[in-house]
Amino acid sequence: MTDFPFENRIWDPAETLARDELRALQAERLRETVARVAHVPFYRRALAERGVGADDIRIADDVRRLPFTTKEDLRQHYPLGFLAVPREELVRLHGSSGTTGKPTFVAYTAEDLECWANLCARFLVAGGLRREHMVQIAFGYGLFTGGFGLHQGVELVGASIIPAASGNTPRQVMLLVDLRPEVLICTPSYALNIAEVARAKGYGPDDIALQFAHFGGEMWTEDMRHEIERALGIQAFNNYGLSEIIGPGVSGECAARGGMHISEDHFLVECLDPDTLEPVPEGEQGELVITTLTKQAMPLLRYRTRDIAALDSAPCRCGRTGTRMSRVVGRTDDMLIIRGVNVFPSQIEEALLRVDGATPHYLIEVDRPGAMDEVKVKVELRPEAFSDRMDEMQRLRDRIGREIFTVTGLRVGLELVEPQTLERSAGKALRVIDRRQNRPGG
Ligand code: DLL
Repeated sequence: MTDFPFENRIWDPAETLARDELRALQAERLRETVARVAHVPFYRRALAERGVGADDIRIADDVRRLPFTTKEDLRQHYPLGFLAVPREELVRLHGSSGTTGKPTFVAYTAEDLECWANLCARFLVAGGLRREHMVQIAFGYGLFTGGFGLHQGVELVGASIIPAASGNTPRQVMLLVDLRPEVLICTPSYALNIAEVARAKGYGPDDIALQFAHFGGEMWTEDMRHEIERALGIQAFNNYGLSEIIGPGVSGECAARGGMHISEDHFLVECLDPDTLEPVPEGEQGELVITTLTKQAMPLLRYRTRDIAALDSAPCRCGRTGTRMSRVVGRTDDMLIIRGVNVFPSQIEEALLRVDGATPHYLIEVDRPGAMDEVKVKVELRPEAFSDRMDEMQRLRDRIGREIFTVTGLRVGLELVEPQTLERSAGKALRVIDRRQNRPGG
């Protein structure tokens, strides 16, 4: 393992369970979960309709006999209709980052919190965290699961924490420069924002002590990883999760960075064709559908995440046996259907990062002024690329247009904007504004 950036340590022996033991454990825990959800009226009904009970679960694949759960189901039972334990047993509530309207609440028992901290510790250690490190957490502490979830994981590992929370970017830079933490935790887009503010204050990678970072909470591309790594002089690791399932801690990268190991002893993950709901062949992209195996307060059966990714169960050099999931390439509800062509924002990001003068600060605006969809991508240029010369700007515009066409097959309108004009976010970046009415899938 000489090419690993640091010694490969494993936090929890359960991460290396033999596959057959893991599958047997999944079956046992799935059976327990089906018994537990009998306390939830929604599931009692859905299971009765299918004529399935805990005794029918013999192997992990029996999950396919169980009903699905959607975000809409959670909404219809707002606020806490999916609780499987009495309210008195709850010790914490969080909420999903609903873009409009009310959040979806999720709840935890003391046992759930303990388990969650352990799951975060797993990927943190897999990505290099050690007791002796100092960690700046720049995620929101609040209903969002990012701040508190990662906080507990880092605390369990025993490293020290600067709970900076999100926002106040100049102060984030001050903390990085003065306290010299080795590790940063936030969304990838916020890391880029922090790097930019640091640069504007005259600080580069040599002025801070960061060695690596754990990023998650939003879609990002491999090119974006390189961009942030260069800007901060770090190694960046990807981790994935969603509040309905637990928050961060569903999966995360190890030192090999060849996909995120899923903690399969706690989550049974299927990858399904979102239309037919049949499994896709391994390695192909599909919608991740997750069943919790140990959650007490709010277990979920076959939750449709809407996240599109691929699974890979080939053994990993690090020794962890958990199936790896690829990056999330997009969400079924983020997929834009433009004049009949399917496009994910991640494809636009990929195209932009292939062009020297472009930055990963972009906004996709979709409209339907007449019968046809129109797309405009606003792209922020690098300071050195922005010019008063029309011919230079036109060349750059053509180059960006060609890259977007190569990746997506679409010709889009482009607006090249000056550095620092698109709004920065301290959490999840806004990438799309869709003004079409009755948009397909919307
Ligand atoms: O974002 C939980 C989280 C916090 C994960 C911090 C990692 C780090 P929600 O607000 O419920 O929870 O949003 C979940 O964010 O369904 C994905 O679409 C997206 N997402 C989360 N992590 C990644 C990632 C948290 N690494 C939704 N790559 C999920 C791509 C991600 N998308």
